[in-house]
Amino acid sequence: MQSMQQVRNSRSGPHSGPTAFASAHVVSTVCPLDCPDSCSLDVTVRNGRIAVIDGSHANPVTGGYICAKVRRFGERVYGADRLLSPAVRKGPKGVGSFARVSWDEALGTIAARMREARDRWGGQSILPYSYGGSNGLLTQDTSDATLFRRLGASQLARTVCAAPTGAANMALYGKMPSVTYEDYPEARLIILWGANPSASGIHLIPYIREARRKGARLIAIDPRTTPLARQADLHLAVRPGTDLVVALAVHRYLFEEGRADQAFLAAHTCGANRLREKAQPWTFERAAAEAGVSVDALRQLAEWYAEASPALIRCGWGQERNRNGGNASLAILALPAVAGKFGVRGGGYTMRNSASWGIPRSWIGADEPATRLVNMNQLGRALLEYDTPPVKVLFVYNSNAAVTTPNQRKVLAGLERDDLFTVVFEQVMTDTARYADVLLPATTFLEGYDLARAYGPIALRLGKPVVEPAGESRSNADVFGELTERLGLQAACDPRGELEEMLDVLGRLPEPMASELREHGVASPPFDGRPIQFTDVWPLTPGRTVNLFPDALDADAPAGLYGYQPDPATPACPLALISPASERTISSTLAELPRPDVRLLMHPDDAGARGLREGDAVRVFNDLGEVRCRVAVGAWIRPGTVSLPKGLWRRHTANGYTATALAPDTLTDLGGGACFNDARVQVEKVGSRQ
Ligand SMILES: Nc1nc2c(c(=O)[nH]1)N[C@H]1C(S)=C(S)[C@@H](COP(=O)(O)OP(=O)(O)OC[C@H]3O[C@@H](n4cnc5c(=O)[nH]c(N)nc54)[C@H](O)[C@@H]3O)O[C@H]1N2
Ligand SMILES: Nc1nc2c(c(=O)[nH]1)N[C@H]1C(S)=C(S)[C@@H](COP(=O)(O)OP(=O)(O)OC[C@H]3O[C@@H](n4cnc5c(=O)[nH]c(N)nc54)[C@H](O)[C@@H]3O)O[C@H]1N2
Ligand code: SF4
Ligand SMILES: [Mo]
Repeated sequence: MQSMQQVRNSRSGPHSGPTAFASAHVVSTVCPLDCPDSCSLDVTVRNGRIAVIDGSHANPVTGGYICAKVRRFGERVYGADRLLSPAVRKGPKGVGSFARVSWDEALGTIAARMREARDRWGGQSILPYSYGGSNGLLTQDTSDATLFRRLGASQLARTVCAAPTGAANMALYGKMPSVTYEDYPEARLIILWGANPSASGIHLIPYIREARRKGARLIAIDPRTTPLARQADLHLAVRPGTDLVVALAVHRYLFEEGRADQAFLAAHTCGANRLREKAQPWTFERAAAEAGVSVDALRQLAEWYAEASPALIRCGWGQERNRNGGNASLAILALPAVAGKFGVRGGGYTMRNSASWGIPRSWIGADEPATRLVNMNQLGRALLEYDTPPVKVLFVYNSNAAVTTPNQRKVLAGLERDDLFTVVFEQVMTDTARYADVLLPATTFLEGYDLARAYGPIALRLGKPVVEPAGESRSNADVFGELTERLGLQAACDPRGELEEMLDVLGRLPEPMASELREHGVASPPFDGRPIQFTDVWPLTPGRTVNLFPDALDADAPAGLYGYQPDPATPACPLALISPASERTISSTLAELPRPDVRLLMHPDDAGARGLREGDAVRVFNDLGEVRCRVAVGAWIRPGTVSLPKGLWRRHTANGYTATALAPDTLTDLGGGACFNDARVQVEKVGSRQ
């Protein structure tokens, strides 16, 4: 790994630029994309261009191999969809017709429009819209936050993902570090609950395989027969949105059958009796009927969990994306406390692990004015309905909102507003970019710096430029920094440009993390990277206590804490539509790469009832919208549930709408999260297979 000085020289020294790379060389970096694993990468550069992207062994957990989609990242960097210069809109919004302009003109226009909106309507008429983007610590919540805060812009509640699980994990454990991948082989029982690592975190698989080789049991709780569900000892193909009652039935069993760990509960928790009361009505019979699984399977889950030690729950995100998602995650994460599964290697739970580093990102919230908070899941409402003040300037970056935000028709209607000035800062011509008034080209993670913090394993690495930025693309730090300056909002101490921004972020990290990253590009993990919960790490809550009934959340939840809201299906829309992660994209990133046609997955019983056969053209619809595509018929999804991939672009369906067109913009019970999997739909045949 190069030192910081070498890193700096490789980018800005006299020999940088394509001519310096006449022969091939390999650059070590890291994949920061929104995937739990953060693979270390070796990128071969030939003649200044990316030639091969492969895994390296620098991060032992990711073991030298990477997913197929990031191997192809060069096709994004040099592909036909890449944005290479700033541009202004020429045709109607959404069409994607633009004329090239200079950076000076583009940023001048944006600054003028922001100033105008702030003077006439107030700063809150400006809405920044972003999520993870490249997902590093540098490309979000740094210079962007500074600019929008000083403008007095509306704030965005970044809730499209992980808000319910985050709220639950925070309330119970203060986001205590999780069991890491390396400790999975120690477990005797692994429960994959709403998680599909075969697509969404592939480096967990070998550790699960190793555990199984050593005799561990595997349980999957998922409406689909995912690759690991197929191999599992027990698969509960629950109806989407019913995990809360499944978990409560297990709690009831633990309490009623004397399997709760009373010593642990007395020493480390409060609120157990109130949880017990909430679990009381959920007998196996009642919960099994609600979840659409057999009583025997549910009892087996409870018995195996009670018996096994070490027992480990890998809590995913599939169960959070519905009206009961917050309470479901709360009840699931409370299980190891009630059953006494902590204190042994390989026992406890895994949720998001990025908080393990204890990085205080205090600068993000500093001098924050109390401006309007807009929940990102309700972007369409914000654009069409908010009027105190209305949103007049929308600045989208690190996000492809047109396809990833619920209630797509409403979002698109908002983006079509003539009196809305939209900036989209993007790497490629996404569906959102097509709606821009001014389009700005962004660098990719192979063309700039970032800090990648894994959220599965415990890993933190410096990402550095592998090649020069394509065309005129610029980094977030450069662009937000320059806009801040143009608006006269800069402070003397502000970092200027990407490199200074990175040094500034490094300078705010605790030692020895900061020096290690500066010197070696990698920080050594705390707790040897393998914490035992309640031995090496403890809840970051007052008195290290696990509050099993966090009253503070009770008021927010429509049915109270651990309160269940029934399935929203109606006779007109009887099928639950889910849209889980696919191996082809990271959210909608890389969806521009060629793929086979997209199909709605449906159980043979549901297909038969509608006269559908493999490959038939269908319309999937509800009151919010319609998606037209072909159907795939297979028993690897439970009856009554259908599935479309997450992260499709509009070009992937016959009518230009994706699963988000059918997803309501209502919020989860806790955390204000997205309800993608609360979509209820009907499916009809529109044509036979060709
Ligand atoms: N290849 C790839 N990797 C990714 C991503 C990607 O898009 N592609 N996305 C990244 C991001 S942003 C995230 S948040 C994570 C998500 O990673 P995961 O937690 O794996 O999330 P999902 O794919 O949304 O859902 C996981 C599983 O939950 C199931 N499921 C759906 N509804 C329910 C339910 O109500 N209850 C239960 N028990 N299961 C349900 C789905 O069928 C799916 O198999 O993955 C990250 N990694
Ligand atoms: N139907 C359905 N939709 C879903 C979900 C679901 O379960 N079902 N899950 C949701 C989840 S889990 C998530 S996390 C969200 C994610 O939704 P988004 O945040 O919209 O994520 P992406 O689709 O990956 O889009 C990120 C964009 O940022 C751009 N980008 C990357 N790096 C940079 C950078 O450095 N600068 C700039 N300016 N741009 C950059 C990329 O080119 C990409 O187009 O999607 C959600 N959407
Ligand atoms: S997306 Fe995930 S699996 Fe693929 S290279 Fe990046 S970190 Fe590794
Ligand atoms: Mo996500």
